[in-house]
Amino acid sequence: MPADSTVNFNVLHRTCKLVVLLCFLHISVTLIFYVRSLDIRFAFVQNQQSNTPADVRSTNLTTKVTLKDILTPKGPVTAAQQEEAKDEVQVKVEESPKKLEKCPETSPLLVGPLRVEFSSPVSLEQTRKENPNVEAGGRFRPGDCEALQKVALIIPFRNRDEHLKYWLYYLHPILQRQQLDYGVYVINQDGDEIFNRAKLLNVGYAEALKEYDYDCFVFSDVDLIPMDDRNTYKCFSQPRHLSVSMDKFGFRLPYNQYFGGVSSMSKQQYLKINGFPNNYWGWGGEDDDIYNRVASKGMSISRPDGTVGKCRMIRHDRDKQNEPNPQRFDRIAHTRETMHKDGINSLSYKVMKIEKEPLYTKITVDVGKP
Ligand code: UDH
Ligand code: NGS
Repeated sequence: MPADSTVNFNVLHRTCKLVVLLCFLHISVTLIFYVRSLDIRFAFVQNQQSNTPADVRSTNLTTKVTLKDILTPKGPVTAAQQEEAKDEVQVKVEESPKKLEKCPETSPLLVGPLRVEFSSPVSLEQTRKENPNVEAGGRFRPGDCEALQKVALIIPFRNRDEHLKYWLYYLHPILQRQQLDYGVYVINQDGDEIFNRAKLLNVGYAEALKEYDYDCFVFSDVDLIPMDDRNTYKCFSQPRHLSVSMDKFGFRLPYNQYFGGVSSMSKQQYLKINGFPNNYWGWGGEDDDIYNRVASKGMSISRPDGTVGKCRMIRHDRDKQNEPNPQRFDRIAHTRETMHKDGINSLSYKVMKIEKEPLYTKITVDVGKP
């Protein structure tokens, strides 16, 4: 063989080796990047779930598929593979569900004073889109920490759909920033008999507890919106009055004992006063009766300061079938005698319908008549 053809062959041989090596290198690098991209995709899926309620996340964790599951070729399973699978199941059980740390006493998400106005209409659709983490029935819990309180928000209601839209529009973002584990219950009085606000609040307490182990109850008129998210809709060591600085009263209390509008009570505080009166038909006095109950049990009223407690009321005319109750003065004069037999222990009503709307649970109820 001539010398130059030997040289050519050697060059060709080396080139081929180099090409094979480069191919191998290329495949290795591709494989590494593929495996890493899978990891990233898993991390991304888990991050997205971090905004959903904790119970939903734990279910997903227990059914988690590992990287190995995906890369392992499917086919008949050998005894060795079965052994390995057992180990893997154990590992998965150990990984699932991670206990969240408690949320801080003061939420870091609060922003303070808020602009609240009612000049342009808001739609439920818009509110739903802007609050993707609120679940059916108006339920929410923080995704990254365990809420300090489980709060049921109870709204007495009849024919106030426009007001409810504003309430949901403003309150859902605030309540989420307050890091509460909460549910919104609109207690809708069926029929057109005289309105009974306090009895509807009792129904809300009883019905919310059938759904979840709430430990705090916030009772809010549908037309009151807080102007500062530091006014946390939760419970305190004493019954709380939250709507302390209303625009319609010139941002001050109308009188010292005023307990109307928005208030909160723990389950314990509520039971201590036997809940609310059931026999205040029509407007006025039921909030004063509740105040009397609280005072008669030796409790005081806790309140935020006048700045944090600012709120706006949506202006409206007096509703039909909610005229001032002529018996109210006589009733509030006798709270101490009546409160033990009239309250949550004597509550009777008939649930007509329960509707799980995207932003709230609507419970239509027959509360009877005077
Ligand atoms: N409510 C209804 N529907 C009714 C009556 C009352 O949903 O038909 C609820 C609603 O949550 C309301 C709350 O009960 O916010 C308290 O009732 P209210 O708003 O009528 O009481 P308020 O003291 O007003 O705020 C009384 C009438 C004022 C008339 C003023 C005329 N300028
Ligand atoms: C008192 C009422 C309360 C009422 C408050 C504020 O007089 O129920 O006014 O009313 N008590 C009695 O009538 C005994 S408001 O100005 O918001 O309509 O909450």
